[in-house]
Amino acid sequence: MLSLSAEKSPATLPTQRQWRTAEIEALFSLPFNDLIYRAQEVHRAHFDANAVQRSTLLSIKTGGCSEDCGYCSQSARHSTGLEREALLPLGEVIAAAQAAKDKGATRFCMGAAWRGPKQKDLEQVTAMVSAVKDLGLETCVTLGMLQEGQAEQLKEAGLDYYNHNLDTAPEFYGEVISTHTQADRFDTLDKVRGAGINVCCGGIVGMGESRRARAALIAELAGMSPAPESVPINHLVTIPGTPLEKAAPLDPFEFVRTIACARITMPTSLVRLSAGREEMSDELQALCFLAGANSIFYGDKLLTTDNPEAGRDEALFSRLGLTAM
Ligand code: SAM
Ligand code: DTB
Ligand code: SF4
Repeated sequence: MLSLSAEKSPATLPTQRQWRTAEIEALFSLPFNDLIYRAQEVHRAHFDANAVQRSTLLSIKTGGCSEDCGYCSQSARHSTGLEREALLPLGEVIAAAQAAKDKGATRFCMGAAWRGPKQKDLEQVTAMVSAVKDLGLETCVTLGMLQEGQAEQLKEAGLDYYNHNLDTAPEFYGEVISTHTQADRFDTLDKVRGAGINVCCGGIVGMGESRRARAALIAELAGMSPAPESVPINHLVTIPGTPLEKAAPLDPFEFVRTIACARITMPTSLVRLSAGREEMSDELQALCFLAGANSIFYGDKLLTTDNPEAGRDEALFSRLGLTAM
């Protein structure tokens, strides 16, 4: 007989579906139309299928980074010609955030080319977070690895999201980055989650990784408990002077498949069509939205590279009947 407390039993609470890499590889292998249909079913069960969230990025500290990430324009170890800059003054950050809000962004994401912030840097960043929050924007920062207590200071300042990507599958990580490990990334992600900050975590594709590696990255992201609230899927932007400058471009349909797999395995996360849009046609971006992407970086610059002008995105939204989330 059922006990009266059966309703409260943990077995009746929704549990997060766990995905094995092989299962995600099987999704990748579906006929394209079947994969997109599955992604649409999941997308429509959880979101308005025509609404897209917009975040604007600002590089608050550019270049001169100690890390050796093989894709990055900002590593001091690659000769990309990028000048190292100081942390931006507060006033410049506030002006950029206000301009982003005026153009329709709802979240402002500040990025710094650091292995991690020093305490005196963090104090300046917390002032930026509070000021941006006061403008009525959601706040996000990406500052590298955090030390004990730093996530709490960011939370206290009003931080809504921390971006820290897994970037690629564990088996490919060492091919791209040698100065820190994926375990270090998880350590910071745990600190962010522990402080009650939303997690923004995704990766990059088009770095010469296999389909299995793409599936393994998605499995890792979907396996985080809970899954990241926000999942940026970046297409590598090739940067002259970096080890990955000559990476062969990914088949565009494979990029769309990656978005669809992220949507299916992380049903309630915002999946962000991130770096690489400047090089994509409107038609390819439309396929990404059809595959379940429902967020973009908005504004003519990512961190150091170009992003489509706001006007091009406005026109695309209008042609596709997309609305701002
Ligand atoms: N230094 C911090 C870190 O590594 O977390 C924050 C800034 S870092 C530039 C943020 C993310 O941008 C990286 O994790 C990576 O996913 C993405 N990224 C950097 N360069 C890229 C490129 N050339 N193409 C695509 N994504 C890139
Ligand atoms: C993310 O996943 N992509 C953004 C943001 N998080 C910080 C950064 C993309 C950087 C693209 C290369 C550049 O502009 O330097
Ligand atoms: Fe530094 Fe981040 Fe670029 Fe790596 S991705 S080199 S940590 S700025």
